[in-house]
Amino acid sequence: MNAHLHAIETKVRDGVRLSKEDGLALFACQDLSWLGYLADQVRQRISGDYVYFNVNRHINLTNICTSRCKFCAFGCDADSRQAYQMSKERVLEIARQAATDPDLKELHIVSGLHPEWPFDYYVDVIASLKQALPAIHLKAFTAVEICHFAKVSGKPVREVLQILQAAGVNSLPGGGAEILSDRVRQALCPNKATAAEWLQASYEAHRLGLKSNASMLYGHVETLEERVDHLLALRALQDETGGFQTFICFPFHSKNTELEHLARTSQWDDLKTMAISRLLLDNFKNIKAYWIMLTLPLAQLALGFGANDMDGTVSEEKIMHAAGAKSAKSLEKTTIIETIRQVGRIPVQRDSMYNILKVL
Ligand code: V47
Repeated sequence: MNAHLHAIETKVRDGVRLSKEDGLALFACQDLSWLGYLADQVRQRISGDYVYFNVNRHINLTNICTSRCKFCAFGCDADSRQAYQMSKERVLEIARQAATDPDLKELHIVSGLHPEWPFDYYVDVIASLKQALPAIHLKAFTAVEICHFAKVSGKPVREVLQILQAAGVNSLPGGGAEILSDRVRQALCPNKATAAEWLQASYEAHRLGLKSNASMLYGHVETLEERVDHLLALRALQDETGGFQTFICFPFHSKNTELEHLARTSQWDDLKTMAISRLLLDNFKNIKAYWIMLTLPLAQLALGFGANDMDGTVSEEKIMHAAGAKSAKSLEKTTIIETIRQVGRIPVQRDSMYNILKVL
């Protein structure tokens, strides 16, 4: 091991913040088990042996999308054969059905950027959901969607967030961050919020007391330096607001996308990226191993590479499966519990704010 990696190990042991150069050196390092060991130390220090999960339901209101990002297999044009849009009644029906499970705590709502729906429609959907199911946490609309609503309504981002918060949105999901680099966004997703706009919308949400998540979509056209810069941009905002609850890695899935020629990231890259994220994001309490993307066995392995959260039961995942995700579309709570127990960790059922509901 070279002197720089030795110095990093000492920094991690002493709780000293890692630099950009450290992040680059970690990506250059091929000793995956050492990276896992370092990240696991930090995970242990921050959250002990608890591994969190929740019982949730995904609802994607529409797949019609003006953005048409090159990495996405879910979004489509309005005249596509796969196009769908849900009425408010249908959304309520799905939500009520999901809430027949007494454990359900969260509705996760992420959708395409519909070219015609007015902002009022989203507000009405949220207010109706909140009225029908007041105890259910609404984790709704990524920072990209918030920027889209600002554009279609002509209102400032802050006002959009205030209106949604008043209607019943409780927190924001972490999608849409992709890679926070203008170069990458210009190449992959020029028709939606820029890096600065994504960060600004997250900042505004946090200032209003709305927590949000952060993510990184990697394994496409980005460089390793851009991955490090992305993580450091999230860390800087978290220093300022403390409003991010968890960080999620999305390894790129290329099936049915314009980038279908790109190979799926290797499991080594996934574990390495997970570990380095844990090490650089020293001010994030939680790192999510999103089993939908990783598959359950790899998500389980990621618990040894810095992750302390397994997301949820999900139910009816559409976005990643459109792009060829091989995992199940939902999981039983008992399967998640078993998966966590198999590696000697303690399953903890949480709510969307990471309050502990049950230690199992
Ligand atoms: O913004 C889309 C990603 C996100 C692909 O906050 C892809 O807990 C890989 O926001 N390959 C949407 N990734 C999903 C999302 C989410 C999901 C689960 C949990 C949370 C949370 C948030 O999915 C998009 C994009 O970054 N994505 N297509 C793809 N082909």
